[in-house]
This record gives sequence, structure tokens and C-alpha cells, in this order.
Amino acid sequence: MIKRIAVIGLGYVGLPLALLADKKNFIVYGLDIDNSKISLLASGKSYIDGITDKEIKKTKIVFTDNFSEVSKVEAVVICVPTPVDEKKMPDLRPVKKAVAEIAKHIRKKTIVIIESTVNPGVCEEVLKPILENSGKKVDKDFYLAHCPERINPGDSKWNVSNINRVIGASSKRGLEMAVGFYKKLIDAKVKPMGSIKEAEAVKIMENSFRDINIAFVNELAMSFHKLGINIENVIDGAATKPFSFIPHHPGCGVGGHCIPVDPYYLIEYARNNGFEHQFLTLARKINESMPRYTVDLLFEALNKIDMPVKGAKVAMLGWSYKADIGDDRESPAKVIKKFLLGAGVRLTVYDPYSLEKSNVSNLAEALDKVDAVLIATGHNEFKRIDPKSLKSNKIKIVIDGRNIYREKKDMFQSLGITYLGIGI
Ligand code: SAJ
Repeated sequence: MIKRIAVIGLGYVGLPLALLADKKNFIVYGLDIDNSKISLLASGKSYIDGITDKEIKKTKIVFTDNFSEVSKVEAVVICVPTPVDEKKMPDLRPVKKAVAEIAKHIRKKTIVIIESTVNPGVCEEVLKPILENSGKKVDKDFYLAHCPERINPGDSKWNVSNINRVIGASSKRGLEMAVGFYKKLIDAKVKPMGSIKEAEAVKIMENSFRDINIAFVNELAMSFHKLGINIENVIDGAATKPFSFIPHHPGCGVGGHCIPVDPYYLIEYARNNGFEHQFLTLARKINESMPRYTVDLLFEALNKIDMPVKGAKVAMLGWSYKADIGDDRESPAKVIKKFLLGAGVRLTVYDPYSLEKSNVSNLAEALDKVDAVLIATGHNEFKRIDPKSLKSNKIKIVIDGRNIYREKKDMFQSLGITYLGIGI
């Protein structure tokens, strides 16, 4: 019977999970290697968008960086990052380190649940040996399960308590324990899978599905731009089909900790097992080409009004990888900035969620005395910009990397402002 749990990794996945378990009357130890996080939490401070200090203050969670506390629990849930390195190769160091740490302390019959996104094979071929290193045997001394996280940062509707989950485990007993735990924890469906590998594959599939669909509309956008067809109108048209069409939208790139990362985990694992994922690889290539495509739209527009790229004053609005959150992991804005600076543009960056990455402190300053605006993130604050205010700032070009002004395209043109979106 699982009454006490340890959550390893208190980020946007682990902290909501720990708070939910605490609310459901589990005894919860929240562990992280970053003791600045631990001290913030211990002093009742939140550092995760959407979690208030008040929620932290009222929990009974024991926040600690002392991993020996793991010896007191029946279940350990690992929620640490699984990024890729600069060569887009899977970086399992954080999850291997976390597992090695807890292996020293887990007591008999503890279930270790990996929530971090990993490709098929990682739990059994990489993490299980580390757990057994200490002489323990899986399904004898401990159980191993995988329940891939499905947190969608910034989503006000779907959260850790109401998102369905899938679980795979190393044995029937392990599966029963893990399914029983999540059924107590969340108010959503818990689907037992046939194996850990199936559970690992579910998460990689759902995120690769999204990456491929985004690449599909990005390719259509680049084609329709040449054909003079508005892709967003076509997507709206296709979306009237009440079945088997899921709208995705083109943009200046695909960022975040999941979508641009997860496909590489499968690509690499399959390659090591004799299969080349052409489709996944091509989707990544198309999505990773979108920052360049967006910057080229700007350069063509500058050339069209005989304005040299070098020395042009450009305001890039947005740093985060998606609208109305402050997370910049794998953000396309970083690549766009590199291209713009490399071409000698005089660049202003403004993102209300990342003022430390901005070189101005508000929108008015960002729009003052620039020749062009490039939208890299579709924050609500940018959607409210009135095209007339850009005219009065003598802005000549708007490159809309998130098609947030698709309804105002004609207004820009009537004001004599060159407006280009992605496929619109
Ligand atoms: N993006 C597009 N076009 C789209 C959708 C997204 O260009 O149609 C871009 C976004 O601007 C962003 C990137 O792709 O740069 C990722 O966007 P996202 O909405 O997929 O946001 P994420 O990375 O937070 O994805 C999460 C994922 N959740 C988990 O991995 C648990 C993903 O599985 C969800 O499908 C996604 O949220 C969601 O549906 O919102």
C-alpha cells in the first residue's frame, strides 16, 4: 500500500505532481538537486508559472535535497528533464543521475516510477541496470514502471489531475501498484500498457505526431506563399470536417522541451537498432528550417523597399517558445536572433515574460524608431497592438511569425505597411 512517496525533480512536472499527492493525503517528500529550489519552496515561494506561493505555503510536503529520505517511502516518482544536447543527441545524464541517487536508498518493495519522457528501451536497458547496480533485483527488491508525463505548460484546462495517463511496468505486481497509485492520485483514466516499452512509445508517438503535423502545415505554408493561397483560411476550411482532421498552424519554428526533442530519442534508438526514421527526420528538418525562412521573409521585404539589411532597425517581439508563458527552451527566437545579428541588423528584443532576455523594458520602447517588427511569440500583449500605432512609429514592415495578425492583414496594407505572415 503506497502511503508515502518521494518526487524527484521539482520542475513544471514534479512540483504539480507533489502538490496533488499532498492534496490527496499522501505523505510527500519533494527532492531536487538544486538546493536554491529547495530553499525557495521551504520558504513558501513558487518558481513555477501557475503555482502560487500560497499553494506552497499550505502544503505538508517535506522539501529536501537529502536523498536518504527516499528510504522512508513506498514509491519514488522521477520527474527530471530528458533534453537533447547541441548535436540533438538524447542526454540521459539527469535521469541516470537521479536513478543512481535513489538506488542507494530505496527500501524493499519500493516502486520506482519514471515520468520523464524517454524513448522505448531506456527504462529497461539503461535505468534498470543502474537500479540493480546496488545488488537489488527488479521485481524482487523493487518494481519499475513508466508513466510518461503529459503536462502542457500554460494550459488552464488540462493539468496533472485531469489528464489521462498510460502506465507500463516490469511485472504484473508492479503494474498493479503503479495503476493503483495513479487511480488514487488523479481524476482521469489510467490505461495499463502491455509493457514499459509500450508506455515509452506512447509518449514519443504523441509528440512526434504533433511535430509531423506542424511540419506538414509549415511545408504547406511555404508552398502556398508562392501560390498566393492563405494557409490559415485553408486550415479553417479543412477544420469544418467534423472528423479525422486536427488543425495545426504554421509558425517561425517549434520550441519547447518536448516536441522538438522527443522525436530525436526515437530516431537515435531506432537507428541503433537498424531502422532509419525518414519521416520523423524530415519533419524535424522542416521545422528547424522555419527560423531561417522567417528571417528570409524579412530580408526580402527590406530589399523590396531598397533598405539594406545591415543596419536595419528591427524589433523582435517574443522570446518564449510559446504564447503567454516564460519558458524559452529550444525557442525559435534564439535562432532568429542569431541570424539577425549575424546579418548586421540593429536588434531590439522584447518579451514581457523574459525581461532579462529583453534589451528594452516595455512594448512602447521596443517599437520606438524601428524599421521592422518580427513577431516570434504570439503573446496576448502583442495581439493587442493596433496597426495604426505601428504606422505612427513609421514602421515599414511586419513579419508575423505566429500569424497573430491574420485578421489585420488588409489594414496593414491599407496603411502602406508590408505585412508578411507564415503562409498568409
Ligand atoms: N507550434 C506550432 N504550430 C502548432 C502548435 C505548436 O508551430 O500548431 C509550436 C509552438 O509555437 C511551440 C512548439 O510548437 O513553439 C510546441 O508547442 P506545443 O503547443 O506543442 O507546446 P508544448 O511543447 O508545451 O507541448 C506540450 C506537450 N505536452 C507534453 O509533452 C506532455 C505536447 O504533448 C502537447 O501536445 C502540447 O503541449 C499541446 O497539445 O499543447
